[in-house]
Amino acid sequence: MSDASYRDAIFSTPLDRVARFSFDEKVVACFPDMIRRSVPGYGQILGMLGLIASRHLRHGAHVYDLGCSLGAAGLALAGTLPPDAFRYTGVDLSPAMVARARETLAAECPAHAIEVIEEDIRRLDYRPSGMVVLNFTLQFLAPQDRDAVVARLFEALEPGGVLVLSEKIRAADEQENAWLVERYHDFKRANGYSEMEISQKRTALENVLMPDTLEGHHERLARAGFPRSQTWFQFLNFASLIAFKDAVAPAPRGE
Ligand code: GEK
Repeated sequence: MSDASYRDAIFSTPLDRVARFSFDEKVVACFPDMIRRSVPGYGQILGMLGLIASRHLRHGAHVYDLGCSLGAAGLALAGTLPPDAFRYTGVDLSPAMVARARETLAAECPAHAIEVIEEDIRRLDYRPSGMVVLNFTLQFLAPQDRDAVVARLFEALEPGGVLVLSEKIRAADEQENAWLVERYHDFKRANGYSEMEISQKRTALENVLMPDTLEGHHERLARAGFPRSQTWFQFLNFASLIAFKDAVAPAPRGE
């Protein structure tokens, strides 16, 4: 994906009124650079998806990647699993993202069963699946819409199925949260973002990205029906959880 990627400079010039953040063509062009420099642990989480799938996914099962953007999770899975191991549906609301994801995935993994559809994950008619990836997408839904989506994912998962949920999180304790946010801004500075870029992006994301606490996520997963969930990754205020369809995990594959 790096060939068609530009450096993210969207908030590098003063904007009189910072517009609400949206996933348009401008964002698509620099998205790989933006997400790598602004989401701590992004590459590590993607790298683990293939390993998680190789342990939990029934051969030939269906996988959803919800809010797939440029299809990075699909690429990660196709990089680890052979073409007959899974069928992949990437879903995104942004036409610009969908167009670019289709191009990239067709070029990079032509032998895999891959489709990308333009749809709102709140309205999708979910088919039975072995794995669902929600990589930094639930955070963009209005808080009141999140429960219903997660409950539908629980219904769609087959026995043995797993949901991988990665999110920006907030700490319930104010002091703890302030420390995480300050260090997160240090992380962005260290990755080359200026003070103006950091503060303008923060304004643009206000009321667009509303993070939950880790406890809030686990409680929502339990309300949706998931008998078990655990946090498997955290780097500052970014985390990834896995939720299991079954109370008792089936014996991991390959052991
Ligand atoms: C990755 N998962 O690279 N329905 C469908 N898509 C949506 C909706 C919705 N209701 N709301 C937002 N999106 C990716 C990264 S980015 C995260 C995900 C980020 C889409 C939106 O268009 C965007 O492409 C994606 O969710 C969020 O692993 O930019 O921080």
